[in-house]
Amino acid sequence: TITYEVTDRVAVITMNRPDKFNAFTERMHKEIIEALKQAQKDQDVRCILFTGAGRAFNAGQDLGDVIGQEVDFGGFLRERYNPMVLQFQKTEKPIVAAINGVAAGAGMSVALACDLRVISEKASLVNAFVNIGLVPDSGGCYFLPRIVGLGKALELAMLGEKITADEAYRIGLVNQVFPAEDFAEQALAYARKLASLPTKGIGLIKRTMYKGLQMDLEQTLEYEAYAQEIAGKTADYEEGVTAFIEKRAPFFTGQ
Ligand code: LHQ
Repeated sequence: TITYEVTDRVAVITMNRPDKFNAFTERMHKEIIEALKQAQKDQDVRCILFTGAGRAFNAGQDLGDVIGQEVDFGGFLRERYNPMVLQFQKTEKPIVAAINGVAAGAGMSVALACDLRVISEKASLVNAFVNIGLVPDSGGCYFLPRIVGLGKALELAMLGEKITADEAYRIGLVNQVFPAEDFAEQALAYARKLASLPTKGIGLIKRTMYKGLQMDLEQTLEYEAYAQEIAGKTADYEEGVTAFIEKRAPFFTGQ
């Protein structure tokens, strides 16, 4: 239900159920977790691009699988969705969501769990949960207010209206909007750029920033000092400083 391909140091994970708008199934959750673990292990990989096949990014839970069933909602989330969302956080490499088409429900939440988001000008986002009487899950109540602020988050979650790529950009929900014609190439170029940067340092930025969301200033300062001790021992730090002094462009190896 997904594909995994490494190209130019970028692991491209593509959700691949285009006829179902890439809606989640139990199997897809497992495959995404495995793909993220693989990308973390793979020494050649320095950035992860997470996208969808066909017209949509992801339409959330496959409602065909739950309609008319006695669903254990809590169990569903604890066993299937939550471990997947946590795996995005555990991955110490930058993850870019390439929102090629509509992202709805848990599909939107997962895009928020990625570190950065680029979107096709023709794509849209819908916090669809309220439209079926549900609560934003899969980290939707955690990431959304932190990315766009509480006021906008409550509006998007309570009204459940579709927003355009331009509106998403305006409110800081996505980082870049690319033309639909060459979206895949531009998204890959964006990921390739990240893959050329100091991968270990970026992994530490990721960990420290997310930790910082849950700590006070003193604890964050302490964690920054700890992270900097690690970053300061990397080859990319040496290279960065040397290149600066020599007035040339740095060549980072990710080590
Ligand atoms: C779909 C879906 C879909 C199946 C489009 N499933 N087929 C956690 C705990 C436990 C249980 C419940 O869920 C969760 C987490 C969640 O994610 S809850 C939220 C689930 N997702 C939604 O409620 C979104 C439902 N879909 C939509 O609102 C629209 O389809 C969107 C905005 C995604 C796309 O709208 P359009 O571009 O107008 O396309 P469409 O509505 O015509 O859909 C295209 C096809 O995809 C269509 O099938 P068809 O055979 O008629 O072409 C849809 O039935 C199918 N599809 N979403 N989630």
